[in-house]
Amino acid sequence: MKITDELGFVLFDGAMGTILQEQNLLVPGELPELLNLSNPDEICEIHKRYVAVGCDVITTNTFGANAHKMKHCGIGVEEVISAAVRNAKAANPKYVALDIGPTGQLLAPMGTMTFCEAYDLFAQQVRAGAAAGADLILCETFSDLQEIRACVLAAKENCDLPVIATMTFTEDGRTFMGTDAMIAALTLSGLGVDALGVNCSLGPDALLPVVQDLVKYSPVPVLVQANAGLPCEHEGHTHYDIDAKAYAQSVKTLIEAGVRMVGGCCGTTPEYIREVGNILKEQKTPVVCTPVRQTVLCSATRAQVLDGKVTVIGERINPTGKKRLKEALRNHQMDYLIGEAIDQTKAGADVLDINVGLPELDEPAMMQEVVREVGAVTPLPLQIDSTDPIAIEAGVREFAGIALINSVNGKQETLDAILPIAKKYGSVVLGLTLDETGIPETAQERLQIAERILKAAQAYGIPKEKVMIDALVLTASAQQEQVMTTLETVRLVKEKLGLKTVLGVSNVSFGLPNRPLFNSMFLSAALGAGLDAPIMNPMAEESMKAIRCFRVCNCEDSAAADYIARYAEETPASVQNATGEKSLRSCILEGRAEEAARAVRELLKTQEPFKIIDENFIPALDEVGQGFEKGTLFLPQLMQSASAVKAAFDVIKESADGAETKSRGTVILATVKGDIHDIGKNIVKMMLENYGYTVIDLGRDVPPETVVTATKEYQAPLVGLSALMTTTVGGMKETIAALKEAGVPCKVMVGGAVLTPEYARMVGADFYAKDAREAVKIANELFERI
Ligand code: B1M
Repeated sequence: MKITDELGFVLFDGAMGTILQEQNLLVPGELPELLNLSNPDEICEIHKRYVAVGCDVITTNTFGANAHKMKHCGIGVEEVISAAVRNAKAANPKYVALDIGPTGQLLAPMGTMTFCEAYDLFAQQVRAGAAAGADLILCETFSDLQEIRACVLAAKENCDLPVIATMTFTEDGRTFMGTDAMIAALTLSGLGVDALGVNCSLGPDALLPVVQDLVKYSPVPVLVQANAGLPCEHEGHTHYDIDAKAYAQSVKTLIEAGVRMVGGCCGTTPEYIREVGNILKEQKTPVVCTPVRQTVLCSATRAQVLDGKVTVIGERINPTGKKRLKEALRNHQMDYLIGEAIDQTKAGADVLDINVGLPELDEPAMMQEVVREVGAVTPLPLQIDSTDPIAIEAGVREFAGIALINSVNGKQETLDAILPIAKKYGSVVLGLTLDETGIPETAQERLQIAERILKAAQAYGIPKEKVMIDALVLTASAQQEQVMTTLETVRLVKEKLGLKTVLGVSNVSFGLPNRPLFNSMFLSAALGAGLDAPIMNPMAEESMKAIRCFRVCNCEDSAAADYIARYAEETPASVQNATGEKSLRSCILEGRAEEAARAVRELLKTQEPFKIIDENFIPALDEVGQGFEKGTLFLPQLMQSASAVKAAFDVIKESADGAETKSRGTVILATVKGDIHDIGKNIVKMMLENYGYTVIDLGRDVPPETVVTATKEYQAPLVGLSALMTTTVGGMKETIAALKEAGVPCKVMVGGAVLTPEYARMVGADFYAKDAREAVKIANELFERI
């Protein structure tokens, strides 16, 4: 029997690492997965303890068994995975789940690993697990929606086993990368997983709101493997603050909320699972839940629900009739496309159309790249627009979320080429009301095509809410009588089929003067007829005014708050300066790297580098940091801003190179262990170098021993340590203690946003520098004395 055939509750096991730690089997620096080979009996014994308390599913000890993490251990992934499956099977459970965790790397463009590389790592694990006889694949503890997509796709494309996918959420209801439970449920179920859910992060009580949303939106069973509360240290050991009985009682609430599969994560043991099993026996049958069905497009961080809301699809990234965009595509000027994406986002688009079809381009490759780059600078969902099924698949595969595919039409050939792609990736599909005979002249005939498209989609297993219809706008100048036919088709499609409608609005005014006026009037009429999603230029102010007015009438803009805020004083929202260039600060805020570099080059003509840093870099990063703290910006945007600062800073560095020749002394600089923030440290470095010091930059996330070794080697009288997080101030203390213990004759200067003079004293530093200028002052005074 397959796990997918189970109708009742399914009991998963609890933690493996917690027990390995208790039994002192974990060797620091060594992968726990290798214990499958070195200590198979102990691993099997742990599995048996879980089977003994009634677990249906035993999870293999393979969380990090991927070729990236194992590259230095000299043992193959297949060998470890087959031993792990063997150990699990030897415990004789009903099902063995092959456990797959994240790669441990950030995916491009934020990190260096590509989606394909992550996919290949997961695919190797999946094939090894399936060959060894696993019964299902469990992708777990993912924070990055794109990475779990790579894992799920690898599982679905490389074996026939059921696939379960769980993500890990923080207390604000989102993953570290900003994905919420609704987005996770819709995206993962769209990819066809057999169950989905949440694991790790928090205790079962704290997970309740996340679980409620998962159940609300998931059409497949929900799995919860919570931690035994929060970890606390006691006499050198880590404990969790919820005991087995309390854990099971909290799980009961989750079951009442509709959870069908339960187990445990960090801190849970067979004792916990036994108690959970008892609760399941008491409850007998799972609660029957009916998921909400609505049309939703989403990126990893933002969902656009179309029900009851007008959705603006920005049309600017489409080369048709746009000379400048064609040129940018031909010359591979990604910054131009990124600029278009950011401008449309700021102007109020809800979804962005991506069309990169030019005959001289490799469209699938370009589509993939543009989707990746645009996805990194805007949180908006994308519409993948092409006539080439290969380019469409390249786009939806790359996009982390639920994309809108533009388009299919009534031709059977198109339906058969595109609908399987929409089904596989869980995309929403847009159907044009035309077929082999062209565009019908009557609304009734267009409705019939829409109906055919809906039936075909449903035959491929695509639910009705994932089909939208484009009623097709013709030009008023050439086919005047067709304008009302389009509006009538919108009305009929909504009334008779209950589907969401789309129109490429600006076609209507082609060949007429004052197109903005005509477009906005037609748009208002179409919205009145029931149009849900106009494809339009969100920078066209007159049309956006019509949208905002309609949102008030449609009760979307509650108490007209947005309308009033925008139009009460009609102040221009422009961030451009007199020359039309973006200000450096807005480039950093928006994460425009190339433009930030250009803006710095311009500013350097009239301003000192440090004035540029103080007045632009730091305030912009502070603003980004505040947004991050408030939850209005997420890690990808933080990283995008950081890379814009890097590009701008590189320009400043170039301009400062070669300022001094003779060294005034050597300073060691490092951002301490556990901390990867290095922008501030790099500024301090540049400033010290400008003042004639030789700086040995040890980089970021630097362990204490590296600092000690380098300070001895260079006999540096001054060590500078930087830390940006409250959690890494401890690393600073450790480093200073290590220097003292090693008897290195040096002074230590510390800095970084989180530090204060009190903290500096507490960690044992000799000097505290609040900024880079003070760091130089301290160095000058010290080196003058020695
Ligand atoms: Co993150 N981050 N970040 N981040 N990040 C902060 C620090 C945070 C305060 C944001 C927030 O929540 N408001 C918060 C820390 C909260 C806390 O303290 N507990 C935070 C977090 C939580 C995180 C992550 C955990 C996010 C996550 O993954 N969920 C993660 C941490 C990963 C890790 O380190 N293990 C993370 C990651 C990142 C990015 C990679 C995206 C990026 C860093 C890129 C990079 O540095 N290469 C980033 C950024 C950019 C920030 C903010 C927005 C900006 C930091 C910065 O560069 N400031 C930051 C919020 C903020 O500080 N406003 C934030 C500008 C810089 C010039 O200032 O470094 O203070 P600063 O340097 C000044 C002075 O302090 C001094 O001189 C400099 C120039 O005047 N100075 C020294 C600095 N070092 C000195 C050394 C000296 C002397 C003076 O002597 C040796």
